[in-house]
Amino acid sequence: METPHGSATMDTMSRRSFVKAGSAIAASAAALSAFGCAPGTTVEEDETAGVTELAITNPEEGGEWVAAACWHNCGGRCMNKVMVKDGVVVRQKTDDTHEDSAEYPQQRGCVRGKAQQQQCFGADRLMHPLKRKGWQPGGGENSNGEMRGKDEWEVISWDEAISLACQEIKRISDEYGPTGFYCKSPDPTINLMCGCVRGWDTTSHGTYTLGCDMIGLPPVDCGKANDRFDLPNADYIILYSSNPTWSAAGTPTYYFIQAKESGTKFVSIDPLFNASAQMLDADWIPVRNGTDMAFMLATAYEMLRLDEEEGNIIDWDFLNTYTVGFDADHMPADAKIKENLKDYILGAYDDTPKTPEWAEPICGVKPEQVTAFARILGKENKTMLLHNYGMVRCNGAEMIPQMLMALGAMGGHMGKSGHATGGNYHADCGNYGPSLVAAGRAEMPVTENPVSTGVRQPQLYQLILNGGGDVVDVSNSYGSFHEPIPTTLGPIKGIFHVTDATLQTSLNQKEGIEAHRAVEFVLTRAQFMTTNALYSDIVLPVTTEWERVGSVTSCNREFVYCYSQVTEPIGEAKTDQEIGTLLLEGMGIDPALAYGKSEQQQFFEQIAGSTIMGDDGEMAPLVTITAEDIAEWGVDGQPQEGVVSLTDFISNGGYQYQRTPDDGHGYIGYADFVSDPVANPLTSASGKLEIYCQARYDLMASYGFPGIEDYKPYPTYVVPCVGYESTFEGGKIGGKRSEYPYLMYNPHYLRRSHSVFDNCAWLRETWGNPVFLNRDDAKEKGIAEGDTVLISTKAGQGLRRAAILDILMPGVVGVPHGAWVDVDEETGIDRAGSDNYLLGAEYGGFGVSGYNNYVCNIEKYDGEPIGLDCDVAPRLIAGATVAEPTA
Ligand SMILES: Nc1nc2c(c(=O)[nH]1)N[C@H]1C(S)=C(S)[C@@H](COP(=O)(O)OP(=O)(O)OC[C@H]3O[C@@H](n4cnc5c(=O)[nH]c(N)nc54)[C@H](O)[C@@H]3O)O[C@H]1N2
Ligand SMILES: Nc1nc2c(c(=O)[nH]1)N[C@H]1C(S)=C(S)[C@@H](COP(=O)(O)OP(=O)(O)OC[C@H]3O[C@@H](n4cnc5c(=O)[nH]c(N)nc54)[C@H](O)[C@@H]3O)O[C@H]1N2
Ligand SMILES: [Mo]
Repeated sequence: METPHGSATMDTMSRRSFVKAGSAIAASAAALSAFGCAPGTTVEEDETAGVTELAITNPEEGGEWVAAACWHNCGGRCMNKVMVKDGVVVRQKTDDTHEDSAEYPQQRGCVRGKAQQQQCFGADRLMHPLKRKGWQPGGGENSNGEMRGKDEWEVISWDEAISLACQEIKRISDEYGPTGFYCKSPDPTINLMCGCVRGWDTTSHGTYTLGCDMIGLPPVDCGKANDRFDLPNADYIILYSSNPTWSAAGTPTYYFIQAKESGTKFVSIDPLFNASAQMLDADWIPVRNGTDMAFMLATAYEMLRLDEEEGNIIDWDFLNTYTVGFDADHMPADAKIKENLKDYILGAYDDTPKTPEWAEPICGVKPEQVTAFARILGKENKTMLLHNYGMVRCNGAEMIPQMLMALGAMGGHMGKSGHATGGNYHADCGNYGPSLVAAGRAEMPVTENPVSTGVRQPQLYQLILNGGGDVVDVSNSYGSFHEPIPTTLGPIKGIFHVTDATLQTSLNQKEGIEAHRAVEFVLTRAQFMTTNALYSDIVLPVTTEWERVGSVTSCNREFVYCYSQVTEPIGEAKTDQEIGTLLLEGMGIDPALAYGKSEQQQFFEQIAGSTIMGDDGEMAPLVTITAEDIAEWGVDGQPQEGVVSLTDFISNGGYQYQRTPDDGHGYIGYADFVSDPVANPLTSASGKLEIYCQARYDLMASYGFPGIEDYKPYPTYVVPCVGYESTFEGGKIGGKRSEYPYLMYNPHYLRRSHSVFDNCAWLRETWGNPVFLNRDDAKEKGIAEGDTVLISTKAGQGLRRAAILDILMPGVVGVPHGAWVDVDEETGIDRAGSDNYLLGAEYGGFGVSGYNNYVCNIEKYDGEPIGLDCDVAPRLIAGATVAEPTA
């Protein structure tokens, strides 16, 4: 499947964008000279646009296909190939290494991957180190911090950039010590230079981030569903808060189609009748975002009722053997209170049975739909209860992991073919089991951050603005939580942005911008003028993966991707390792402490360490490497025997394990545990699935976060600190509407991988990034399709064009995740519709962040309407001059 477009990258850059971004022309001229012109290339001047455009004739002549990285965090992990001719990408395609079949599917990529060339060679690529004009080292007035995001930029040399950065890092370090800095992502250079305070949040997996091992679930509940060949064995597949067609482009939807075609029925539980549900003709159970606990409790009530009245719904043997805490007779030994889920559901403790009628005002699901769903979960059906994480990125979602697991266990849907309870997520979506091929790793030196404190990310900005303060340190790395350590932090005066988009992708962005303006120094490595870069003082241009030597990455259990260099670094961009090396040298530290080997050597070690599962079930080397290969690569290594030659591995773009349904690699989640729970205990204290879990509750309660007293060690309905109840005055459902009467959520959106690709003109033309509104809500507010809508929350205001839907629940507003904020400094309104500009940092209970149930108001905007995103100039910063390099 090729995507011929018969012209090189540069000619398709949006003309509109160019006209508006005068300064882009300098960049484009430089870009042209950086790429050179391929023979057979005619360069035409387009007078009207004032832009140099390229048109390439005979694009394929002399071109070479290269497996090119598609490295973003989107849930795809697909194959991407580009035809390179004299450093210019002239064509792109995806996997065609073998015929496509259901058993042996091609690892096809999506439109975003195919727009990669426009990203890598984009007119808005940062080509030179930049310094904010109004900033000078030394702190205090010199920082001129208020101007961050508004100031002009000047191109400086690498020498000057590194020397300014090192001077400032030394100064802040001397004065404030290692906690004088903040950096979200771990980074060896920063660990060695100074250290930093780190932030944590319940970002991707929401509540599942918090101690699920104590319940007995795998760390992020991803690894315990079944292999793809088992999907068609299910009678029902429940897509709970799950839209893989958008969030896991690549093979997953194809697997689900196989199941659909063999007769499996699908059910989707979601505020939106989403693309996956449409594609699979699912029965839609519309549920309000952030209210799933009410729906789930009512489903459990109905299962109990139907089991009592008709029998054969609840798998009591399963519950009694494999779980604790469902009823009074099966409590865990460490339980401190004499309460259980069943009696809570029946109303024993609060005189409120959790009936469908009780739940409906909260979750909006009709009682008959709850009953029908309860039957589907009954033990006589082969049901797979597969979930994503949208419903746990909500305030008040702390107990969803225990409740969802309890529902699966009530129907006995674990450990058997056709049954599953587990995640349905990212690149492994619909296809679980141990890796059959896996990417190797290059061993790198381990560096340690002198600061162990991890701050709850949403509180961090307050901490910066307050000049420090008391925090409860509970986590120092992703996914690992410990006993609380009360800590007092001093002022944070420096911010580093490395390989994330924190200021864009973290909650509470408006306050985040203030915090960025309050510090003395912000240093960013960036490929574009991203939001992190925009609010910085020094920006160091970093290469994309296309400009690096190559890498190997695990994609799904059957596929490892190996990609190679496509082009030389654009402009003066350097790799992260090269930048780290310069900074360390500037600080007088030996760079070998952080890196220690060349990027070529690292690439080689990733290849040599890649493995494939043998017939004996053991992983063995995947790639054959000869002494000649090693000599040719100029690396250290040993020859080895694998199943594919180094040349083929590189030119094919990795390796796909050829599966058949009876290859013996099928996988059924929890099968070991179900066959022998004593010999194969889970990670919980009891070794069983803990519906009542004392350990998790006690650890979370020890953090002392607000509202923890409302929670129990087993699932109960708790009114969230912000959520559906907040759309009513005084939180009284059915009463007078509050100032913010709509429930907002952030779908992970097709145009982007988080914030990545938001600047890509082709994708901007393809997807509009609107605000999704229900038709009746829009009508009531006098909003028509395409009208500019003002979205207001307690935290901020943003503008988007309306997309009016019949497939979104009334009262729900969808603001897609990841748009690059564009604040109008006069009004404080964001014109780009950045999700996080609208989100505040309120939290309760265990500290779960509420991305998907914040509350908002919508109005037709009476100011100047916004146009289409594809007509907006690429972000080259207001008043910025990205001039030719001086040296
Ligand atoms: N409101 C709201 N916020 C959310 C979410 C939501 O649903 N709603 N979702 C959350 C989720 S699930 C996630 S995972 C996070 C993602 O949060 P982030 O990881 O911060 O998001 P990305 O946009 O993927 O950021 C990657 C950045 O790295 C840059 N980059 C790419 N390659 C390189 C490289 O080689 N070197 C360097 N130095 N930089 C590179 C990219 O240009 C980009 O700026 O966002 C979270 N934020
Ligand atoms: N195109 C694209 N794909 C991506 C990403 C991206 O940015 N863009 N990001 C990747 C990453 S890192 C992650 S973490 C995953 C995230 O993937 P998911 O965790 O699946 O997140 P979403 O796709 O936002 O939401 C999935 C579905 O949940 C529904 N939903 C939202 N809130 C609720 C709720 O409270 N209750 C219920 N029942 N349903 C709800 C949404 O309508 C949507 O249909 O996506 C990955 N894939
Ligand atoms: Mo994520």
